[in-house]
Amino acid sequence: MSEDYKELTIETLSTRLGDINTLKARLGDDPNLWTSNEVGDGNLNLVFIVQGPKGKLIVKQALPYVRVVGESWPLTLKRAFFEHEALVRQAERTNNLVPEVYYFNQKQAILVMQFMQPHVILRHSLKDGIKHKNLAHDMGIFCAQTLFRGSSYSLTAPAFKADLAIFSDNVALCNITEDLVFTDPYYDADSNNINSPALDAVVSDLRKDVELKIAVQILKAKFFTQNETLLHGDLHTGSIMVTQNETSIIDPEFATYGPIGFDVGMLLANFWMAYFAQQGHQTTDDNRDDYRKWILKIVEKIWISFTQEFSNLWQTERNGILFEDKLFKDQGHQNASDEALTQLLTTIWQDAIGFAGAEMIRRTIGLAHIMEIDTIEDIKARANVEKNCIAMGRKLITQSKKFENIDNINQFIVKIEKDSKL
Ligand code: SR1
Ligand code: MG
Repeated sequence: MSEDYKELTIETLSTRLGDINTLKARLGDDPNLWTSNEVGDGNLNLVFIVQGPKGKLIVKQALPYVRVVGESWPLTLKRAFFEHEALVRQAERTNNLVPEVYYFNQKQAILVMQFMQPHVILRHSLKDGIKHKNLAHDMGIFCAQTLFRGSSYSLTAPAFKADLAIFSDNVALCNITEDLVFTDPYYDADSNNINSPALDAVVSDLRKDVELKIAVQILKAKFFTQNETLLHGDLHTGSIMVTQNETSIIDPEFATYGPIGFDVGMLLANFWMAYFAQQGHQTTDDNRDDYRKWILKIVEKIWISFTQEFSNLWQTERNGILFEDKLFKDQGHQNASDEALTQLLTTIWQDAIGFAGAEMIRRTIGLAHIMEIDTIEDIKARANVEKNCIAMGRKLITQSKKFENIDNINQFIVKIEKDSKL
């Protein structure tokens, strides 16, 4: 495939990819027997499930524009390169928590990878009230291992800077985050998608809140300037696939260097929004009370799993340029490096709370919403859920320091939910 970039179609896929040996080995030698379905339901790319006599795999191709908007919003094909680079690193840094990559073609922006079966997108489970066993443990481990091992706590200066140079070029996708997460919801940007008129008063009030706007710009500055580690960059519950026992994290095309708390906060926010969304999906036979408790437990366990693994890596793999043993352990100052870890975890928690608030607001009034809320049919219930997300988001952003631990958050979210019961 040395020709110029061309979009794949279900008709052309087997002819265009039929010569690639790694694909033949997994699907079967005769491409005439391969069939494909386009299943992409994300905002940006084409995604095909390809089946042959020997098996199935995923072919993902970046489009030269934003899929949900169309050709009026061009977007670089290089995002496929960043996704590939990030997947390779995540595979090295975690044990089996990302799909295996079989083939990559940068010119065609094509990534061929493992078909996760019988996995489903976690967001669908969160809408339908389905529980998953190892989810919290796996997500805590994924965050700790990728975020620690991609940081300067773990990497030497040359390795860190080489990686930073690669991912610093992911300008276009970072710019989407800078605009959609930290800017557009706070003024009358064309990209916004507001449930009007139900939310008009709430949005108008939010935009008058200058304390909030300052706090969001401080978060944006952290995202923009703090090159602490390699982030997944878009770690929401649509980027997680699950079975009853297994977890797989996908879609790291927004990968960039940024603050550790960014990925953690995005992830937790998506569970908190799913918590509120239950109000719109419960029925008289299925009141979702137990499921709401399960969601809060998941968040608690993610944080525990994250901090335990992060602490373990801090003790055993701190081989980078920061907090070197020659300054601490070798001087008999082990307690001081333990104290540094405690301070770092506190910063990560507080940053995560702020970023979570920004995610909750932008997923409610910005361009890209979440399916669990948009599918609520009762208009009043949906507006109620959206108002809860905005109320919580505002508090998390402006008062992040007041939420010292998970218990504080849980009490707060339960109260918002209770007070807002229709
Ligand atoms: C134009 S892209 C909109 C959103 O979809 C992606 O998944 C990211 O979350 C981005 O902000
Ligand atoms: Mg995505």
